[in-house]
Amino acid sequence: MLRFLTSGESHGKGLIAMVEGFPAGLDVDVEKINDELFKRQQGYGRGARQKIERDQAVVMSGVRHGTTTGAPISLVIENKDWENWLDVMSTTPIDLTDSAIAEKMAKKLIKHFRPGHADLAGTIKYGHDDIRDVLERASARETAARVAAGALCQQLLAAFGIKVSSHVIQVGSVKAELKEYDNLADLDADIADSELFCANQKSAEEMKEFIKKTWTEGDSLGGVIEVLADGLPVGLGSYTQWDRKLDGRLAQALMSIQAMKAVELGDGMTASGLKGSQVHDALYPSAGELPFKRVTNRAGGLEGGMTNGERLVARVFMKPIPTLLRGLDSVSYPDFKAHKADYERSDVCAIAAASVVARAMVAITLAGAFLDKFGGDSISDIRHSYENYRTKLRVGANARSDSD
Ligand code: EPS
Repeated sequence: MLRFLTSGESHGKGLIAMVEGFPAGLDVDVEKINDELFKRQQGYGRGARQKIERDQAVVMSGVRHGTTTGAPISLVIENKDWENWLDVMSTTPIDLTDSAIAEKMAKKLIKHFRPGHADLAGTIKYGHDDIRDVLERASARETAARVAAGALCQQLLAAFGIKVSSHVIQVGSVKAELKEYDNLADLDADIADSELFCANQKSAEEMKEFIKKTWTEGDSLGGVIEVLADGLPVGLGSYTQWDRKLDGRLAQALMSIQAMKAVELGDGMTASGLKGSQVHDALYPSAGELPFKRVTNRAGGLEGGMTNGERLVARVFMKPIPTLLRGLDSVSYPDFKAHKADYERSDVCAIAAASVVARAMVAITLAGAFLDKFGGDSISDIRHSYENYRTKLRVGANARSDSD
């Protein structure tokens, strides 16, 4: 079983991702991890913080001479901004009789909830005195750790020909005009030069204008991301128990990203209003790698909680960021009096960054399901089991068709 956890605060010393149950024998390219971290920092609509940070992963454990050992892998990302928060975010007690420290603390104390943020429920639930105790961990800064773990998992998947890509398909009300991609490498190439990781440059310009306008209004925006994965074998996940169903696991992984409010798999949303014959993907015999084929993929590569050999198609819907320059009506804490919400330096639209996070979360989930299916101690054992499974399907189909 692949497990993964993160720790770290937005303005603390740094972030940690720990990946446990990762197989031995994979050569790790740290540059590829850093490349994904860099991409997560891009995107039109981000605030000043990204000018401070240069996210880089330091591998602390689980890798020796560039190859995984099977031990837990810890990836550490330093917060460069930490030096501006030494007292405010200190993990050791501070001296509040020191007037300079007390002044800094008072300046950074957060007293007014931001509607839509974890502030209110988190402060009440954990009994904090300062809303900052919630903000620091609920912040989307944490997603840097997810991206590092995801980039590691993408390398595992790539060793078995599985590729995960993502792109932005909507910003606020501006929808991108989309085309079909047979090869995900072409999609990656089309988003490479886009400030919003949107494959259509004309749509991306409209999105940018919309973000600019929203910025001047002191407001924020969300959007929609599409994540696609190719090369998946039939049968990752399972129909046998609710928590093994891959559609459910993917939905949880994507919904757990800060500010995500909905997930769609395949044509999930429109399918509800159509008839069965308009929705399900008919099957036909094939002499190809798989003994069957389809001409549609409305299911988005998932049936019965399992991959079905088609491209995985997932969309994730992000709400506008709850930190608004113009401040919504709110209440103060702890006295609950009417007051505008606090503004803390923030982004206007983080959809481009979120698209990198979304593919990381999908990669982590798929890598987990892949290891569940093919075993997990070493790459060579997994390869053996994987090849055996593929051969069995092909040989079985040929034998059955010979006996017809
Ligand atoms: C965030 C607020 C901003 C963002 C941050 C998420 O941080 P700051 O308050 O330091 O300006 O930049 O995202 C990141 C730091 C990041 O690396 O993604 C929030 O409140 O969620």
